[in-house]
Amino acid sequence: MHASYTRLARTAVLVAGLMAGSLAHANIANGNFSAGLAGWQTFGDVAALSSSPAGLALPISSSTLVLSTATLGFDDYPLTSGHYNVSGQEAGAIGSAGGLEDFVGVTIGSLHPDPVNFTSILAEGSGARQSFTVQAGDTLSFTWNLLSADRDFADRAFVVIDTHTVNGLQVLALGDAAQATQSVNGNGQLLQTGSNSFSHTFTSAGTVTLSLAVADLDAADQTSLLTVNDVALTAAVPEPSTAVFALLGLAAGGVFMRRRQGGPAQTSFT
Ligand SMILES: [Ca+2]
Ligand SMILES: [Ca+2]
Repeated sequence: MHASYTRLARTAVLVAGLMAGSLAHANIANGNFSAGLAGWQTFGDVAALSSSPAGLALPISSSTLVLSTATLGFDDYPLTSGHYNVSGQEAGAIGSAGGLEDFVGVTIGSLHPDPVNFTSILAEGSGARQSFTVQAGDTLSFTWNLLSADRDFADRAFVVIDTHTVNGLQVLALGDAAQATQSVNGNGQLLQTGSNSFSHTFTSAGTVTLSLAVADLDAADQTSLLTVNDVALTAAVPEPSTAVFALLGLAAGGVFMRRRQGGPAQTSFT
């Protein structure tokens, strides 16, 4: 009997390991950006970087998605033109066909912070998106940091989650430049919000498009950058009763197999 209990314990460890391993879905391709931008579509100035480009002193220590509001012009005056541009592609238009709204799947003009009176200008920005499938209860998560040299106007970062259902389109604010108050070591121009966590739990299964974006508000000549790490989809933890039944089912299966194989333990159960 002792040997049977030992096997049962080993089976329990195996089941626990299998269940823990099953919690992280592989539905999102290259969510940690270790394969660059593979699996992601981009708009504007977007790059996957594992360290900061020389001279920018961005706080990047692992594979990171970086989106900026930088053109290749004098955005970063008095620094050299294109100083904070990370890809060689310019941030794209907002408010016109083929612009950022079309890319993230919202109505043109709807990203505006004041869509009634338009008291400010939402000028240009960048985005990255990916579509994947989810199950009810799955939680999407990532970490983000907004860095900005914009001291006067609140450039903003946001996430768009589109479940492709009626009322299934959500534009969620991540943060704006006014919240970037922490210094960035070695960089006298940028301030940062520091690392923040985002999570969103889906209530029904289906195909989802996730868009991450950063936008230049009003004066478009002071760059903001959104960095994103570890985009992941995690399944809901099974109910304890479900886990117990799964464990019992596997344990019983193990006993059955040993009996069929005619192993030494067979006599214990006859
Ligand atoms: Ca601005
Ligand atoms: Ca700009």
